[in-house]
Amino acid sequence: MLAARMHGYKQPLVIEDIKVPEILADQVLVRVGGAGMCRSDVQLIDGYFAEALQTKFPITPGHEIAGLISAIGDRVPESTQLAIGDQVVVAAGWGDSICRQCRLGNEQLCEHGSWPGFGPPGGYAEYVPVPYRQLIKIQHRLKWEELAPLTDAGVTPYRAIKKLRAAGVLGPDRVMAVFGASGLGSYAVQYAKLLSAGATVVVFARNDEKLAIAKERGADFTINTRGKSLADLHDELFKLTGKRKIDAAIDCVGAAETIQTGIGLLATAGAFVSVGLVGTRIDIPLFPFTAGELTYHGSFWANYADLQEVLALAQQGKIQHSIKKIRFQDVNENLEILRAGEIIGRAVIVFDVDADAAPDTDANTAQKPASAA
Ligand code: FEH
Ligand code: ZN
Repeated sequence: MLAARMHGYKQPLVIEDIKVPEILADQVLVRVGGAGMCRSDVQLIDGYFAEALQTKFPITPGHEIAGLISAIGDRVPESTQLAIGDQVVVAAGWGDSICRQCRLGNEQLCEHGSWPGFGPPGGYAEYVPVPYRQLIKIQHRLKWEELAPLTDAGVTPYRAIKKLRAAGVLGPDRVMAVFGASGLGSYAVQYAKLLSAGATVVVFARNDEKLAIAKERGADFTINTRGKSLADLHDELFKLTGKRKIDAAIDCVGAAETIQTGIGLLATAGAFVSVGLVGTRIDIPLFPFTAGELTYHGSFWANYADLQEVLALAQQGKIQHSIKKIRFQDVNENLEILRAGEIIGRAVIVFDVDADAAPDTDANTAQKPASAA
């Protein structure tokens, strides 16, 4: 099979012909239909996670994975009802299943866990082995480019906005801000509308083309922040909403400026949630934070249940996508465009796999592990 792999940091991926992976008894072999390209993939390639992950080369990136089941290990329980030909997505936090966070359902937070594409082989390949517990079957089939990004870009802001909702800062007469209008941001604006019970949603970004998409996705107002001071942004917000401050913010960028701007715009007792990871540090003025009783939340990726909720919304046609379809052989070129922040929406590698392909064998029949090609 073809795979695009890292053999070192800060180098282009090498597209190579390698053996189809053999699966373990509790694994399923997924023929990859779509693999989303995330900014974290660029960071992985640049060595941002080198110390934390200590991963050995070669590494096959790609943690937004959707595909068809092509083989099922001998010890995959029949009760999973997984069958050859099923359309599935891969839930990405693979925990040890025994720690507190795993038992609470937050496997993506497991200290002993792993993430596909950051150690275990990811979706920048034609096939990927996946523990059966991490698959979610899609009942109403979706296009690859609309399905794969839901496993990260399309679910990470969903979990984060649920935290703002739980913090009690959303609702009528509230202003909710979304920072960033690209991969995560174009989904975030939709969840902001869906989950904020009537709050006014304002999207802040530096690119007019991305802001126009945010408007199409439901933003009540958009503000281009380029070259503007905090005072300018308070003024512009007032002109648009009648309020100088925001009650809630999700930061899909994670740059020093978006954090400082977002916190700087927060009203008393407002809440801010970070999902973007462009920068490395949080630096905010302490007195206004404490005296204003502001709240800062981190929110990492999403758990299985969050993903099930988002998949249900998508299968009901309630989520719109902003996608750039990529051919597998163009992966390196598009990683560079991603690095420059110039992808509009989410880039998704789409393989030549028919999403509607009928199962080629009896449903629920366990298959022997795929033999090496
Ligand atoms: C994955 C692994 C490590 C850091 C960040 C990520 C994100 O892409 C998940 O939202
Ligand atoms: Zn990601």
